[in-house]
Amino acid sequence: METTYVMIKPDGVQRGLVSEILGRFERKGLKLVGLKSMVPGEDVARAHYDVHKERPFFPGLIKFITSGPVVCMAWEGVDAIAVARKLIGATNGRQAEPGTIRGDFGMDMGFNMIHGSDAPETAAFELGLWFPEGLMSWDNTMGAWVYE
Ligand code: DAT
Ligand code: MG
Repeated sequence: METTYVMIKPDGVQRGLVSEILGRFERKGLKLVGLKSMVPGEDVARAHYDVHKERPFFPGLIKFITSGPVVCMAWEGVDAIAVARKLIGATNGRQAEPGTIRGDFGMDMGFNMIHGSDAPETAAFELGLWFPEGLMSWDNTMGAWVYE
């Protein structure tokens, strides 16, 4: 079992895609263990994108992420990190496969609506950063029909 950090970015919220995006993870069979919404402060945004701090697009990325509400989610499942990245699709919506979130709704690199952790180490870091209060522990009866 893995848990991954997924976040609907301000463009996804502004475009009214919250339920559509959240529903895809829910219907896939992932288990929701964290959910909240906030307008991120600059500190958390900079920490989240620290790996990109030397890139030319970094200032614009921080401005964008702090521009409005994001929806923070933690999803648990077998290989949840890779499964979420597959649902999300390639970074640039114009190249992302149809059927993926970015492939179905995106036309841009920066405005790509959603973030998903890319490895166990980044997932652990991002979950701790966005959910310092911890995650929910619960038995989902659905799980019995998701994994044989
Ligand atoms: P991903 O979100 O697919 O993991 P990433 O980690 O490489 O992509 O980049 C983080 C975000 O930064 C990405 O979702 C959009 C933005 N970004 C990446 N490369 C960019 C570029 N060349 N120009 C503008 N924004 C970029
Ligand atoms: Mg990334």
